[in-house]
Amino acid sequence: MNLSGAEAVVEMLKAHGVEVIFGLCGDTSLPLYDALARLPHGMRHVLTRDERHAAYMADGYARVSGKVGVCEGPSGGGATYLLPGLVEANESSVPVLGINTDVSVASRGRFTLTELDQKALMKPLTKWNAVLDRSADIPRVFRAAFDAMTSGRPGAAHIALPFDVQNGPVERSDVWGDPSLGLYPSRRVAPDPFYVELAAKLLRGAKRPVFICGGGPVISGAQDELLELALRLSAPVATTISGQGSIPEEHALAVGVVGSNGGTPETRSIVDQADLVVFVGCRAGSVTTERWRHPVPGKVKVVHIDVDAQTVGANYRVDVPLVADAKLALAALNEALDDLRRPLESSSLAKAKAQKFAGFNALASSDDTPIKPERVVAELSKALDADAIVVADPGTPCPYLSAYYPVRKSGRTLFSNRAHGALGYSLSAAAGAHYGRPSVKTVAVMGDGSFGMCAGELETLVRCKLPITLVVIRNAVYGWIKAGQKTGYGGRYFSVDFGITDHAKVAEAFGVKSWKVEDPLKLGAALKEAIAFSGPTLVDVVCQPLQEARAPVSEWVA
Ligand SMILES: Cc1ncc(C[n+]2csc(CCOP(=O)(O)OP(=O)(O)O)c2C)c(N)n1
Repeated sequence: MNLSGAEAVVEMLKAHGVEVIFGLCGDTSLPLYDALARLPHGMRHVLTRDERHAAYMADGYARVSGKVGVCEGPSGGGATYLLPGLVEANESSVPVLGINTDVSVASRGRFTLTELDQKALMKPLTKWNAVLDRSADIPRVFRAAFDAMTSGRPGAAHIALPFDVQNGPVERSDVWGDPSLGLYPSRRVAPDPFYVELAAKLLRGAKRPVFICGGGPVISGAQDELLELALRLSAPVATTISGQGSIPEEHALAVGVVGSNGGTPETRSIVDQADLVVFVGCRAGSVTTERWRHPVPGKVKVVHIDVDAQTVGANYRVDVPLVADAKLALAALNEALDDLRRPLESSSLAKAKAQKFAGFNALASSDDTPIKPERVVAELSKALDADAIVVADPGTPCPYLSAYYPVRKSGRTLFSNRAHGALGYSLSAAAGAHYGRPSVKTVAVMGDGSFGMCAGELETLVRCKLPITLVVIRNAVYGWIKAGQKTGYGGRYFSVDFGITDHAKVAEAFGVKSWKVEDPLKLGAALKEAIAFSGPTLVDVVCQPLQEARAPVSEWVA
C-alpha cells in the first residue's frame, strides 16, 4: 500500500520523535498541511507570523530539549525567510531541520511564481541539504537528514519538498526511522587512547591548567565528567557564552565567561596565568580569545577536545588533539588520571571574581534613573529561580547577562545566538524553549532594536498562551553600536538613534500583560509579578543608554 509524499513526510517526522513543528503556510504547502490535518500523528503545529521566527523557535526548542527542532515554510520568500534561523542553528551546532515546500518538479525552469534554487541557497549554510525530485526518495532523504543533524558536530539540515513530490506515491514499508536520531548527540565518537595518554601526561605536569569550554560540553552532556576532572586537577573552568552551563557559575572553580563579549579583565587574568589550556568543544574564535591574544599563543600548552577534527588546531598550535565527543574524552581523561587528586586551591580565582562583582554590584545597586542595565540583570537574577531559562539578544542583554547573571546550574539555562548575533532572536527562541522545557519559566531579554525585529510574534505568544516573560531594555538607540562610535570613533555619532516606542502599549495591543518601569525601586516587583503570571508578559524598562554605562567588554570589535 502507498502513502502520499506529504503523508510520508508526516510519518517520517513522527518516526524520529518530533513533537512540535514551527511554521507558516503557503500555496506550495497545501498538501503537507492537509496531511498534517488528516493524520493522527500527535505532533503540535505552531503557526508563526514570520518564517525567521519559526526557525528561531525550532532553535530554542532544540537547545533546551536535546531533540531536533523542526520548522517549515513555503517556497520563495518562505525559504529566504527561514534561512537566517537555519544559519544560526548550523553555526551554533544546533540540530534544526528546515523544510520548505517548493514549486512542482514539473514546473521548474518556467518562471514559475516563487521558484528559486533552494539547493544552491541552502548548501553553503547548512550541514546537509537536499531538494527532492521523486516522492520515493522521501524516507531515505529524511533518514539522512536526521543522521547528519545529530551525529558528529550537530547542525542544521534543509529539505525542499516540491508540490508534486508531496502528491506522488511512497511505499509504506519504506517509511521508517530510527528515533535515536531525533536526539543529539546520537552517535558518540571515542578518543584515540594514544592522545588520551599524551593529554593526561601534560595535565599531570601542568602547574596551572585552565579549561575553556565552548558549547560542546553542554551539547554532549559532559558536565559531570568536566567537574570531576576540574576537581581532580583543581583547575579553573572558564566558558564562552555558548559554553555557559558547562559548570554551575557559583562553583569555586568556575571562572565565568571569558573573551571580548561578556568577559572582564578579571576573568582574562585567570586565562593569562595558565600554563596549559584545555579547550573543550570550543572553536577558540575571535571573541573568546580576544582576537587570539588570550591565551597568548606559544606561551601555553594546548590540549584541544572537539568532535569536529577541523576545529582542533584551527586557531592555536595544539600539543594534543583529542577528536572526540566531549563526554567520552573527559571520561577517558578521568580514567587516565584516576590516581590524581590535587587539593582545591581557588583563592586567586575567588579574589578575581570578587573584584569583578564588586564593580558590578556598585552599579547594580544604583537607584539612578534612567535605570542602569546592571540593575536589570541583578533584579532579574533575584526574581528567577535556578531552573529558569533566559534567552539574551545581542546589544546590551547578551554581554551583561553572560558576564553577570549567575548560571546557578549546569545545563542550558542561559543562551544567545552567538554564531551570527542577529537582533530579534530572543523572543522566538524563548517561545521555542518553552515548548522544549514547559515546566520552567522562560524569559527573553532584548533591546528595543531587537523588539522592532520580532514584535509581530507577540500575536503568536498570545494565541498560544505561552507563559513567557519579555524584558525590553529601552533606550531608543542602537546602543551597542553607538557605544562603539563613542569609544573608537571620537563620539562621531552617525545614524544610530531612533524614536521612543512605548513597548508596553504595543504589547498590550496584542493582548500581552505589560508593565512600563522607570523607577529602579519598582523594577523588582514588576519583574516578579510578570514572571508569576500564567500568560505572556512584557516589562518595558526605561534604561540608561549603553554609551553612558560602563560596558563590560575589553574591546569593541570582535
Ligand atoms: C540583524 C542585525 N543587524 C545589525 C546588527 C548589529 N548590531 C549589533 S548590536 C546592535 C545594537 C542593538 O540595539 P538594541 O537592540 O536597541 O540594544 P542596545 O545595544 O541599545 O542595548 C546592532 C545594530 C545585528 N546584531 N543584527
